[in-house]
Amino acid sequence: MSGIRTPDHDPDHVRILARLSGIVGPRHVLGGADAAPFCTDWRGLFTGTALAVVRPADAAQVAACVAACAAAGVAVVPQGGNTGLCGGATPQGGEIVLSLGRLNRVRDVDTVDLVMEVEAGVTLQATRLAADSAGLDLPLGIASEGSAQIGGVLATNAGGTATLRYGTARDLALGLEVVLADGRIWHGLRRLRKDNTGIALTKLFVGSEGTLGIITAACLRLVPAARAREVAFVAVASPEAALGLLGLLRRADGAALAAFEYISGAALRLALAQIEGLIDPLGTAAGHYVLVEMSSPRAEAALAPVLEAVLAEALEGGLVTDAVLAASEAQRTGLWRLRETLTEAQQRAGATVKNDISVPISRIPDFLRQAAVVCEARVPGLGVVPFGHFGDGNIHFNLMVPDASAAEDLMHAVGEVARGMGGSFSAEHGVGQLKTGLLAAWRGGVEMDMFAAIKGALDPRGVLNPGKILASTSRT
Ligand code: 2HG
Ligand code: ZN
Repeated sequence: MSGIRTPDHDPDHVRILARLSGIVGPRHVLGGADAAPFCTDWRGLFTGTALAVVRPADAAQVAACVAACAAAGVAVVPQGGNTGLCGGATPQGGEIVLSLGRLNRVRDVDTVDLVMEVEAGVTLQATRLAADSAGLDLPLGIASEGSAQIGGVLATNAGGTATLRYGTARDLALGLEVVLADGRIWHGLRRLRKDNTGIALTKLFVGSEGTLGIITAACLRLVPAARAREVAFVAVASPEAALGLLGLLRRADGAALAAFEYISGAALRLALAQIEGLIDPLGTAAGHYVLVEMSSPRAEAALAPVLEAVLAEALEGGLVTDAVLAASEAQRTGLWRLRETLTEAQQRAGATVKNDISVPISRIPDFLRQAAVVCEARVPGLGVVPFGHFGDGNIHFNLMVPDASAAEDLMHAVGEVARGMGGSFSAEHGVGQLKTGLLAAWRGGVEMDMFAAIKGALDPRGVLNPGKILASTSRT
């Protein structure tokens, strides 16, 4: 079953839709074909049914919608840009999808406190542009920033390319405004760097994927915008060599290291074949690449000589086999495009299995090798196309497969390799509905009990995003 369920013959559903239309205005309760795009995830892995999509305009309307749904015993699936990769924002059947897109105001950018206050439906790109126009940056880089919205970025604790320097979304969130399952609003929009007043609720809601509350606004930590940037695209001899290069960069100027992204040769070749206008910046094909960015808020910072010296040393030492340094903003953008189009390229190329793994950085080379062996043994001839955030230990160990039949087995097998190294099966994409089985298998009873206790305390009737993170959420 897919798409929108017509509520015509069900009096309860007619009542709840009439109620919601009263709260947000009939134009903002979508059904039928208008609502269908909200019911499938970006990857096309999950399609659910929803009674309707409701588009409130502010936190009070979100709260009234949640209260009305709670009273009617209807569950609510919060949704931002719908760019998640684990089906966390897709309905499973009979819920209301609550789209946050109309909460789209940047409320404030404070250049003294280095904080911005922004509503959940503002895209990450618009948020960053607002910070940039004040000479500041929200240091969170993900390829989907043009569509991903702040509420979803926080709900999934997005990571991305700047994590090695600034941490994940959780590290940037200072305060939140959250609608709770009973329709009350928690006004927690604090702007403090230090606030030891009890349990850190902001940190709890970030990453809870809309299962504990619906984030409607946030106060986010900003940093001075980069005024000097250097980007290099580097062919390395091996993953061990990438590790060696990372060490040299840290020693040379670790504070300026802004990104250290890994791209396997197979992933790059696939992107070059799939994405029009991509250009291989190096002459000969290699097995492993890294994209390095160094940046500084000081316009006069001489980063190029540092990067050139490190690359020269690495070339001499056999770590690096070829490298190119961008000489203009256009070239920098071109090099980043090689990295940022990888997901789109893999999506276009066919069936994929995504493994969003993190391991201690030192174990990445071992992980890449062992995971490839395990996967090839299971599905001979499959495509191993990993890439990711080498600098923070997060590898997207993605696989091109003939069909999705072995997906679960492969995800478990790759997860086990990571587990053996003290790693995680979900570094930054969350659990959603794709990985509830993995979560249950990985986490011991104590941890699952704590999750369930927190869920039960904040959402005892299972109104918020049922079936996400925890597969079985009891509904009353
Ligand atoms: C990225 O790093 C995203 O580009 C997507 O996290 C990763 O496609 C993926 O698996
Ligand atoms: Zn990523």
